[in-house]
Amino acid sequence: MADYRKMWEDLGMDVETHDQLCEVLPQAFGDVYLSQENRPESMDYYNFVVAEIHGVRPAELIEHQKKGGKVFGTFCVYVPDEIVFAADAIATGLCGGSQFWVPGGEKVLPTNTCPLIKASVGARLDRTCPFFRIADMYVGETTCDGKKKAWEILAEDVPVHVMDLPQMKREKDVCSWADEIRTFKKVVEDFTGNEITAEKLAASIHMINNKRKALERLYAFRKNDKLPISGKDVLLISQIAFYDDPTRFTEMTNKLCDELEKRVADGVSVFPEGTKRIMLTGTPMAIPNWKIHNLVETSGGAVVCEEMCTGTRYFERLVDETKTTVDEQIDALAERYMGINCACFTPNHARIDDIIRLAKEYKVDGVIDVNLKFCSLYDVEGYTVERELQKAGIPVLGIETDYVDSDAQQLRTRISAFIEML
Ligand code: BJ8
Repeated sequence: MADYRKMWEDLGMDVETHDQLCEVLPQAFGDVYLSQENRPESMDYYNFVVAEIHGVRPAELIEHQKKGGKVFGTFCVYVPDEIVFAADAIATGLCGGSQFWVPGGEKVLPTNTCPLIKASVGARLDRTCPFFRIADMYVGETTCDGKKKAWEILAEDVPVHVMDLPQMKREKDVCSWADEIRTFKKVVEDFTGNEITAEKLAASIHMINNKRKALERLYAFRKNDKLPISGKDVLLISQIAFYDDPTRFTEMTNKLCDELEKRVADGVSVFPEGTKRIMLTGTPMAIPNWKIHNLVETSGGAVVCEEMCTGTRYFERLVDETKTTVDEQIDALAERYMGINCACFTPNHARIDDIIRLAKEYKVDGVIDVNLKFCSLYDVEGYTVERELQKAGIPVLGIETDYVDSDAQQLRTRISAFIEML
C-alpha cells in the first residue's frame, strides 16, 4: 500500500493500532482471494481497491471535502443514497466486518451485541478506520434494537441523523417512509447547503439504478451451469459497491461482465463439473467478512447467490425514473426501498418468497442460513425460513457465527457434511 500515514494522522486516527490491521489484511486477502485459480482479469480493479482500502477512496473523500463537499456514512440498505448524491454529497457504507474492531465496541456495548454493531462502534471510538473518521454525518435507522441504541452512543462523538423505518408494510407505512425520506432530504440540504432539485434527484436516481443494473448483470452469470466467476469474488464486488464511487464502480463492473460474457461463450468455469451450488441467506457480510464463502468454496461448494443485504437485497428492483417532481420521485424511492425484505419487518413472508424464487433462479442444490451471533431478528426468522425451505424440498443448513476464526474448523465440518449429502 502507498504511504497514507500523514493522511491518517491528520484524520486523528490511532495510527499505531491501525498498523496492526494493515499488517493482517493483505495476508487474509491473499489466502482467501489471490489463492484462487483462473480468476477473471478484471478482478484486478477490485484487488487494487482492497489493497488500498484505507488509502485511495478515503483520499478521494477528503479531496471532495476540501472542495466544500460533505460525506455521509450509512449502515443500512434502506437509506436512500440517491438523496445524498443529489445534494452533491457522497454516501459511503460504514458497517464494520472485522473482529479487529469488536473489542473497541465491547468497551461500551454489552458483549451479547451483534458483531456488526460492535465492530462499527469500535471502529469509530477507537479511531482505527479512516471512513469512520471522514464521514461528516452518520445516518442510522431504527431497524434493530442494538443499532437504535448504538446511534445514541455514536451521537455523542459525531453528528447522527436517524431515519425512523416502519416495521410493517401497509400503505400507511410506505407513506410514512416517504415522509421520512422528505425529512432526510431537508437534513441533507441544510447540512450541505445544496438544494435537491428534481433534475439533480433524477440524475442520482439514474446513477444508482445503473449501479443496480450492473450488479444484476453480474449476478445473472451465476445462473449459468458453468460459473465464470467464484462466489467469493462476487461477494467482494458487492462489498466494494457500498463505498466505491458509484459511476466508476458501474463502469468497472460492466467491464468485468463483458469479460464474463466471453468466458461463458468459451465455456469457462472456475469450478469443476458437479460442484454443488449453494445459496446463502441471512445477515449481511460487511467487508472483510469472507469467512463463510471461503469455507463453502474450499469444501466442495460454489456460492451462487446471496439473499442478503450484501447481495440481492441491495440491487433488486429499480426506482421508477419516469417521475418529474421531487415529491413524486420521493414516493418512487419509498416504493422501491420498502420492497426490500429485512427481518426487522413483520410479517415478512415476502422474504421467504424471495429465497424460494432465488433458489430456483440460481438452480441451487442447498441453502445455508447464516446468522450473525446475537441477531435475534434473523435468528428467530430462521425458524420459518428453514421450515419453508424444507417444505419446498430445498435442503437447508442453519448456522450461527461471528467474526472470530475460532469456530472455522467446526463450521467446515458441518458445511462439508452438508455439501456431501446434497
Ligand atoms: S436491511 S439486514 S442492513 S438492518 S445490525 S439486524 S445483523 S442485530 S444489519 Fe441490516 Fe438494514 Fe436489515 Fe440489511 Fe441483525 Fe446485527 Fe441488527 Fe443487522
